[in-house]
Amino acid sequence: MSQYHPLSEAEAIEIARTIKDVFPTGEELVSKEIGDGNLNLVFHIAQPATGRSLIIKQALPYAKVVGESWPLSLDRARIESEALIRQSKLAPGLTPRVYKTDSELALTVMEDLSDHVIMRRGLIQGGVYPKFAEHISEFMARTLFFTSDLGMNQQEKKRVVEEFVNPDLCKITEDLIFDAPYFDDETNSIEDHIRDAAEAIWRDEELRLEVALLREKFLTHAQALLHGDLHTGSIFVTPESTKVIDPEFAYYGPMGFDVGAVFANLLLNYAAQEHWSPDESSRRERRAYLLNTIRDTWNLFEKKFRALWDEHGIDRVFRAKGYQDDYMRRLLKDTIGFAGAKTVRRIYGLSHVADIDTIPDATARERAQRLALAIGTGLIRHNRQAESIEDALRIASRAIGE
Ligand code: SR1
Ligand code: MG
Repeated sequence: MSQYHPLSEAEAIEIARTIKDVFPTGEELVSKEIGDGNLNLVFHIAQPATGRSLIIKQALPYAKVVGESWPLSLDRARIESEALIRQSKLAPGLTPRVYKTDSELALTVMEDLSDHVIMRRGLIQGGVYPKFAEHISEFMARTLFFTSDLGMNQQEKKRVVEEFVNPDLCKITEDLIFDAPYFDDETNSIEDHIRDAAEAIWRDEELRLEVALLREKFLTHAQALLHGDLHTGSIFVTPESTKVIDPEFAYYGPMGFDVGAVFANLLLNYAAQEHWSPDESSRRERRAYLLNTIRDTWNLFEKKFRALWDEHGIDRVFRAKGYQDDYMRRLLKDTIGFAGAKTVRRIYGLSHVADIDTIPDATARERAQRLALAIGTGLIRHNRQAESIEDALRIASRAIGE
């Protein structure tokens, strides 16, 4: 079976049977393909008699969301498995357990997290996750610090950079986040009622300069091993637990891209409250919760990152007075700029988010889309002037007139 081909459900069961940690006994297994993402097959394999289960994720040689006309390297499955393994060592308890990987078949066999909910879905349903800021700040601080020149051997880092060269998936990001939304590009997917807002962005030279600076950073700044696609669809949550999945976009890039991804997706949900909150007072409360989550996440992230640096920093030159403060200031600005770019692309680029797209009423949806565009462009425009996370939160509050 080892030559690459997309697995049938029966073949997925055969592979699952070999995972004795999960299925030590021989009762019947049932398989269901549940992949609803843009790129891969995902099989849920369960053993009804014992209640045990696992997940098999298999990469397809093309982008599922577009079709075979958009070929994609299967090497992303190797990258995903290796990133997952590194992240689980650096941030224990915050990733799914990996049982088996097979780079020929481009698959990862891992823990079933069905007792969690995908955070995007949870937020749409009004879920509250009191441990999320603590957990995600821990994940980001540890995975970013210990894979950077601040926290690991700098010669070994160059070898790891090579291991995570990920051109096909980086090109998706370069095209869909840092290019197409700023032109009348055929890959954009624009609802008629917001076409005027997209056209205004295409004419905005100042905005395009900021996007060019962010694009340059994404292309050239090999700062740390990123997750690379850290949106709320890549995070499973319960009120007690957080698990980060799907690092197939992992590569060495600017740290702010990961932190900004988390903030952008909380802000998209913030904009979507135009529909999901039933009345004005719950809308205000829900939005305050989302902004507080961003504030707490940044503050905890900064505190943890600085503490790791003070305790484990490996470079004596980087102990120069003022360098750490300068680094954190630049990281905050990058985070805000990337959060803006990641917000804009989800409104009329190729791939949208359910928070906004599943709003059934076109008028409420349009209000949410315009709000998200105002926040996204505001963050991009002001990223280089920002001095604290409060500057970003103010942009979100002002967009709703507060
Ligand atoms: C063609 S893939 C579209 C998007 O899905 C992934 O989750 C990434 O965010 C990518 O940009
Ligand atoms: Mg994904």
